[in-house]
Amino acid sequence: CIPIIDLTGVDEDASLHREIINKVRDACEKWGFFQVVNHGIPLNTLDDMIDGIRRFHEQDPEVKKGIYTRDYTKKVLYNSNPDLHRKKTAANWRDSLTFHMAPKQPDPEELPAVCRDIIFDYTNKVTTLGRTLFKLLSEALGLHPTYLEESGCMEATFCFGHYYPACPEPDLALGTASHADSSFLTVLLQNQIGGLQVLHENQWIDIPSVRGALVVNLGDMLQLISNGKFVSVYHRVLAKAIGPRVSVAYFFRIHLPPANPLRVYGPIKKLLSEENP
Ligand code: AKG
Repeated sequence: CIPIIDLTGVDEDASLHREIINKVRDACEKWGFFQVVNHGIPLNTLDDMIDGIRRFHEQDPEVKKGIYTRDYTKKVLYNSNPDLHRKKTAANWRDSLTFHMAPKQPDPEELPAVCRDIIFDYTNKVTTLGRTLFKLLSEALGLHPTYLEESGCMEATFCFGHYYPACPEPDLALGTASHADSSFLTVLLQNQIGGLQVLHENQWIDIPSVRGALVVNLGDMLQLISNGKFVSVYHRVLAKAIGPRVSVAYFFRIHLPPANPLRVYGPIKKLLSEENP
């Protein structure tokens, strides 16, 4: 099972803090995934976010049509199967509400009224948690605690609010096809339905839904800048006969073009060595 890391005492108690860094390092090297509990985001905020995303998707299609597009330069959009359209790879048994939160948050009226308030509340709290996580990751790499944040890892973010309806033929479909994230870091909230799996030592391992926990995974960019010390791994979501499964994936990622100035990333110099060039 992927590690569950208790963040109690982080930044407060030196010995707990050290222990947490060791667990984070271990999880990032072996799994690329871990769950966090006691992360500072109240349970009612998590429940309200799941509920807000569910309410958005369960609205009259006529209301949702207003923001239906495949144009990802839009700050707020709704669609399904972007992979099928863009990469012609796979159909996913899900619909997604997508919103870009940084570098500039959308104006409130751009977000769907049914979940607007909770989106601002939840994403502000995940940003605070993200700051803690990037500090821990920096320290786990032997870098100054603010190194990753100062490298721009938190400058651009976007969020998916996924909705996986009950699937009549779950053996013939996947909820989300196998992929690795292109982000630096992803923080994922899921409801109790389950179905998320990670590829570990060539086997698909279930990531159970733990009430109050958030799943954290590393993306390709962190694997790149950590010079391969940390891993970005494949994961997928099974389609289920029961539903709806609701999840919220918050990505800390590079700026999308045309960002100005464009940042260029490569392995962090301090992590290069004779043995690991
Ligand atoms: C993604 O949005 O990239 C995911 O992997 C979604 C995972 C999930 O819904 O649990």
